[in-house]
Amino acid sequence: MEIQGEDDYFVKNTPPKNIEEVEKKTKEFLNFQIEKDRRVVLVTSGGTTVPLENQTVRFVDNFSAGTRGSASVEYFIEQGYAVIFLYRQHSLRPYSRHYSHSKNCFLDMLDIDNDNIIVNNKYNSFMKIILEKYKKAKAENLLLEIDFFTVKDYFFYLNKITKILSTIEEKAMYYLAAAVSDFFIPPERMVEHKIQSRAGGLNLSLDQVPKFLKPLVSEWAPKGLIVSFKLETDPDLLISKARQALDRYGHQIVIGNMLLTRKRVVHFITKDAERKIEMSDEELKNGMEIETKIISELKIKHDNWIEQSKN
Ligand code: PAZ
Repeated sequence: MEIQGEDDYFVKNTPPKNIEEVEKKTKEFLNFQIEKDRRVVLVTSGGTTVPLENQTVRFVDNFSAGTRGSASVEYFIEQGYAVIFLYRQHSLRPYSRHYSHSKNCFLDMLDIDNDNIIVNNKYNSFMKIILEKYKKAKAENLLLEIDFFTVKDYFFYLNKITKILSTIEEKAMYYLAAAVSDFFIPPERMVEHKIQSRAGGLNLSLDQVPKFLKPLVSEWAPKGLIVSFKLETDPDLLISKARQALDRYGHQIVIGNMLLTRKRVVHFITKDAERKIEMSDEELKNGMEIETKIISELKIKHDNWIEQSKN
């Protein structure tokens, strides 16, 4: 297994077609937020795909639905942030996530009254609260959404956006919740056409992706508050792997979570401390989400981060 370096990754791989458009939109969005003197957070969300063919029929994917990322955006906006949301195409998005196809189908909330479509009374207040928040985010230009599909495109966007955002230095936060593939097929080994089944079984050989958190922390966004997530399934590994990531990359916070309990428990790992954040049964029953606690905690950490930078 070969490890492609961080430096040549962006030379050897082809950027997404709309990279210049994304660059332009990000700069415009950021300039607007600078005028308003707002903090800006980049939230990454959802799983990345690893295509097996250039004309892609099949790809390797992961489980993430983008629940953490899309929910977090709403709470960041409530805390006064403007958000750049880098999300996996077709994964959950802020506000509309409340009416996904698998949960709360919006069609069930509507009725027909003569020729008019109306909201069923039962859902009116629920829909109104979300609609108001959504309209406010739109009207005040608080949210820029950029979607990706492959792990390669994700890295190109991440590189571009973090470098642009780094111009506001400590006022930027990077909240890296996407489930990013550790493996990929380098361009020189990618076949053009659909892999045929006549050869029998399929053996895959994937290379390790470069560890982009390293240049992100040291070069792309050295002054921002950087929060990465660590997902594990083995409870014995979670804390040690989270701390290892913190030591290796030298950023500020790793949030550890377990696949099966990620909506109920997270662990904040910082250089000198470790803190568990948990939801009670009562809180979960009342529809409260763990992201509200995560973002409140991060807002305080960001206040301190900005304050420290002044000394
Ligand atoms: O998208 P989701 O809400 O289903 O899952 C969120 C998550 C588990 C992908 C996220 O909290 C996370 O841990 N992201 C980083 C995964 C990793 O690369 O270790």
